[in-house]
Amino acid sequence: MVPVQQVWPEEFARRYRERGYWQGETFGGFLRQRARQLPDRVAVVGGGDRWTYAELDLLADRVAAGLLAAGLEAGDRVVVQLPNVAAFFPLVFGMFRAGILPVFALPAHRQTEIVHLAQRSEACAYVIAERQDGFDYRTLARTVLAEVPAIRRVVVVGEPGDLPGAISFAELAATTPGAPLPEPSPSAVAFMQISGGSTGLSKLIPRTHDDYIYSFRASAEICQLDPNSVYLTVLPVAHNFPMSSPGVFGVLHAGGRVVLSPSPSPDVAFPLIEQERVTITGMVPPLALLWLQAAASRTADLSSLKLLQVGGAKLAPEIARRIGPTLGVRLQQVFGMAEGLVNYTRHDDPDELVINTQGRPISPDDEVLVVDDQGRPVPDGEPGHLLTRGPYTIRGYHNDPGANARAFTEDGFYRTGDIVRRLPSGHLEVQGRATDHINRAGEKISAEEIEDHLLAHPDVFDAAVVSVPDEYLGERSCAFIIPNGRQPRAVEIKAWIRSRGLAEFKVPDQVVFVGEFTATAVGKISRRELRAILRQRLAEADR
Ligand code: AMP
Ligand code: DBH
Repeated sequence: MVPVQQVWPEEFARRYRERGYWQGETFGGFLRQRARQLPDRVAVVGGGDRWTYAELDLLADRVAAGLLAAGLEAGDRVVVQLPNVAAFFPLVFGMFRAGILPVFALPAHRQTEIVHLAQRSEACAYVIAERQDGFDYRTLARTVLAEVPAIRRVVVVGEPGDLPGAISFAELAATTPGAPLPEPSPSAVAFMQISGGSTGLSKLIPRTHDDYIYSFRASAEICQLDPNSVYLTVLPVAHNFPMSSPGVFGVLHAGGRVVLSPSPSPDVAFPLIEQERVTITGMVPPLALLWLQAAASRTADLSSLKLLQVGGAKLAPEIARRIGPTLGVRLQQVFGMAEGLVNYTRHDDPDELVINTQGRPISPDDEVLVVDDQGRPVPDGEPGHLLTRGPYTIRGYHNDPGANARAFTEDGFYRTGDIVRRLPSGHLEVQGRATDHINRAGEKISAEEIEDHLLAHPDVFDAAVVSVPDEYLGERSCAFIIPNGRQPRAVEIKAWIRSRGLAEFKVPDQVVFVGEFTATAVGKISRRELRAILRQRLAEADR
């Protein structure tokens, strides 16, 4: 098994420790500390569950013991695919305590993505919910088990049914903890996030206790969280934004309360805000728009809500301007990435910056470079490629030398793929991006990945997938297809993508059949140039 590591050069690690960013805390350690300080405060609310810090702490110990008793070992990797359920917390804190590494998948992922993540991470177990929104994850697990024999265990939140090797969360949570477990090293990798994937399949992002805890501790400070803070999780909890910016972990670190919403819809979320006196939440731009619309006819009391964070995709200034007055909140823009760097607008920023920029970095030691195509720095105010390095930005993906050679410079800067403009205040304005992924309402789709699946269709001769501006989603996906003789119908193409076991958000929103891709079919143009030409053609046709 390839060990999971994340290595900063010694001089950087030393500096990050000396400056107090990496404080030697671990996930298991900080939860224990909160449980001692605030045993009876409610930590997590979700579904029918309502657990105090003391209860969560004990449940995490039980899960850790239960997983080890089930044959898992420190260093093992486990694909975790859970919707917004309270059991997420004892499960992942239990893994952290046992030194087992969660690999976070999203509820929308299907067998192709889960199999890839399981294989890439060399996972030996898979955690699912019984069912959610009418989808039975046990059926998915059966397919994954058949394709990945290395998975020995499936943990089910709910009824395991007749799944081979399955154990329920309830069984784990009933285990009696034994002798105290050895503390993992704070510099060890605690878990793996997944990249949105600008090219091909998702890459694995190893995050250490030290670096990740720094990112959400500092985020919690920026967002002025304290034990009275109540965070409503409306996006899927495993996404990096609601997980850490400051998200659920930032709130637990501050001793506050996490409330899990089973759905982002105002019908579900607004009553929860009133009942739990929610103070902060975070969402993607299309959802903010939906909340703005719903706010006009709301009956729930939203007066407890102080901060509304929007990120994951570009928020249009016209919408940004309406958020504060309509919802009675302070807006905060958040521009982040699972690889590390996160930017926030600040409490004391003038409105113009909050409305027009995506914020500035968390850390004084976040190094930000804005460069031209040749890698030369551009002056402030000019657009360029964003490169970054710092105390919570990874130096490499797990076990992927090819991707690492492309995504990191020789001196360790991460090429974000985003085009930004930096203002003299250090605030960044996202202009677009250099890579060809599609940012569909904050869900990132790799054009290449979808093209590969389209090319496998017998009636497809060639395919190119591009982003199209969309009023509601920000961007939608369009697949250009050259048929191979018979022209299939668009619905057949969409059904094909679904049949490939992919998340629903990857199904092309639009399918356009063409006879050829370019008038000057010299065959010498790159995929990227081709996508640019097709995007342009579509924009002209729309005019
Ligand atoms: P991911 O790879 O899924 O972690 O997504 C990170 C990417 O999402 C960033 O590199 C940006 O392209 C995009 N993104 C995140 N937040 C924002 C934002 N506030 N405005 C524009 N783009 C964003
Ligand atoms: O889109 C993202 O990945 C994202 C957005 C806001 C993120 O990872 C984050 C904040 O931490």
